[in-house]
Amino acid sequence: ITARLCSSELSFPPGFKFGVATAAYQIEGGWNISDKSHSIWDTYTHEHEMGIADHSTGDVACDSYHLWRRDIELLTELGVDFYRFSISWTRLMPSGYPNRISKDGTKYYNNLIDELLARGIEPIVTLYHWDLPQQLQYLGGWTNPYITDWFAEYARVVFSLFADRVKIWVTINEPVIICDASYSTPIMAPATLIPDNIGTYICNKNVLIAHAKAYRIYDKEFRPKYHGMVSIVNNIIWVEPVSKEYTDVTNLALQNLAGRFTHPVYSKEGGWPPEFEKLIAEISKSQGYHTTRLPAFTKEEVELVKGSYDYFGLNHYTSRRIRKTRPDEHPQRNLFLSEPDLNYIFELDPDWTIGCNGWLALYPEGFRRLLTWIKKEYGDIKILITENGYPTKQTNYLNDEDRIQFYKDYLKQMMLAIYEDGVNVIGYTAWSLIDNFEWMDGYSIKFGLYEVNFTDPQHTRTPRKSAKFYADLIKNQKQIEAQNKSRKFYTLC
Ligand code: PNW
Repeated sequence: ITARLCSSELSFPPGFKFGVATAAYQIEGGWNISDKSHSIWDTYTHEHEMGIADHSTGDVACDSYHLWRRDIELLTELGVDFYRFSISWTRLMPSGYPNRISKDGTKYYNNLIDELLARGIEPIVTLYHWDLPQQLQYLGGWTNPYITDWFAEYARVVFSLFADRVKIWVTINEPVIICDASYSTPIMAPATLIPDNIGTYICNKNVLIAHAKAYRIYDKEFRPKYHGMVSIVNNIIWVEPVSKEYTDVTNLALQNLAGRFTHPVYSKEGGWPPEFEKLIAEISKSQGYHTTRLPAFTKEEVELVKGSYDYFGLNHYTSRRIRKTRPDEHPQRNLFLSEPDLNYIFELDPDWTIGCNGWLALYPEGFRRLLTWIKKEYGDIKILITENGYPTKQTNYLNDEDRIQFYKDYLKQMMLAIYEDGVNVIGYTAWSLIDNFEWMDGYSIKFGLYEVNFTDPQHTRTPRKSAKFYADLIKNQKQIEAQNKSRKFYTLC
């Protein structure tokens, strides 16, 4: 199979890096092997099987706990510059605390990192991709302010074990899911439904402080020796008004969807986005609360969080249109529907195609607009695309032209942002290397460049056409770089 690129001169900026991503709970399996303890996803899938489309669990998943060498073969086939994976906190530190560090857990990640490096693939490591130790959840999880220290101690252990070899770090993946989906909706573990965004906002603050503490630990104790990069990764849904009259509420929605997590870190002044903070204070008061539901930052905390980044980590998948709620509508808190605090509703543009998972509306132009928005808001910072990808549903589906088209369309918009809008994107990550446990969709939704046969005990991985496409794209780029050709075209066809 050949997936040809239109122009042989197609070229990304020199030094631009390509990779693929996975996450521990979604691929590893080995959920109770050795001294590993339970994470909130172990608990959730075992106790709330109705919450998962096919009632499945990540107990075995892709069995990457055993098949990691095969995964590295796939990475070699693709020719990627880097592999983004996450560390399972409960595999490495079964009690959640640094009093016990698992020998087997340490060995597993050492093997993986060493073998990647031996093959010339750079590891990009996420410390937290949603699998909190259940023990810490019993103590309130991300709503307990002590978690900022629990996470910082975990980060220090991980850095001291692996930072001699791992140079690019992600502290926390997608706080909007950790806080909004887990504390205000029943979608994600631990599915703790606290009204009025109270849990969500406390979590929001704690995630930022936890991230910043880990960042400062790296900065002080590890950067002088290892010179790496650390940041947080946000998933941002791009939004545009349904019509002009909704421009203000759309700007506010962006501060809610992105600014709540990005303003404290990337803006010059730090802290919550001011208009958002003011609004929540007013609404809280009108509801009879004596203090705002959005926990304030102290001056020290603003300084701690502000600037705690070496790059901007961005996961992007989809877009929405925004309008205000009508007086007769009662917005329900749901990640994809509405936001009662801000009185807006998400809508889909009738022209957009919707992916088979139901929420991934295709709007490639939204990717470019989001990238330019980030530049406009926070200046000329390095942006690393840490996830972007497309879902399919069929089994034995190797001829995935639709996924290839997705990658072409989104990459093209990324290139327009780079070349036309001067956005400093330094790398791109396809989600995902292999089909895996897609959270509430279980194994019914597939994001892999490689198919995984989950009914086969060998968990055989087979390349899809998109794997070939991605490998060719990377190969082509390396050739152009080697020949030092000028970058004339950036059209994918
Ligand atoms: C990401 N949205 O989640 C996660 O980081 C991955 O673990 C996951 O498998 C992947 O995307 C595909 O779903 C997202 O609302 C959750 O736009 C929500 C959104 C995007 C990504």
